[in-house]
Amino acid sequence: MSNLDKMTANEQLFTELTPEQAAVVEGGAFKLYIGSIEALKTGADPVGNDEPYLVLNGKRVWTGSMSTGDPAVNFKNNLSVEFDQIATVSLYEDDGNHWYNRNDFIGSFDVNPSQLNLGTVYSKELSGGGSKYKLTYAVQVSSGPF
Ligand SMILES: [Ca+2]
Ligand SMILES: [Ca+2]
Repeated sequence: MSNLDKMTANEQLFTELTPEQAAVVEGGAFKLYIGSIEALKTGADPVGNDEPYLVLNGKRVWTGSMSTGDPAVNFKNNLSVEFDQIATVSLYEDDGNHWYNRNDFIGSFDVNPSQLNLGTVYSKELSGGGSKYKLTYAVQVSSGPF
């Protein structure tokens, strides 16, 4: 963690996980699963790959490195958030958030329990900052402790 002192206060609030790790934000009657993310067009990073990252209800849960046309990343049901009324999905492109090079906001959308429909996979396109991504997601009932 020698780079810790270089991180901004904002970044220290977040935990970054690889897609292979379960990233579950707990608490709620419903569960939103992010199925996949695909880079339809990158460009939010003028130098190389985009570093897209996903925020579910305010918690950063995944960071990737993607370029236009890369195969979609399949989260295999490991990326989810429990919620009662609204789950907010936000996508950004990471630049380290320096004063001279801010992270780009690509887009966000809200999911509510009316989208509960077992077996249905929704898709959503988000574009901003010069990039365009496609997300798939599904809403299920949370399996509670009882
Ligand atoms: Ca950028
Ligand atoms: Ca970047």
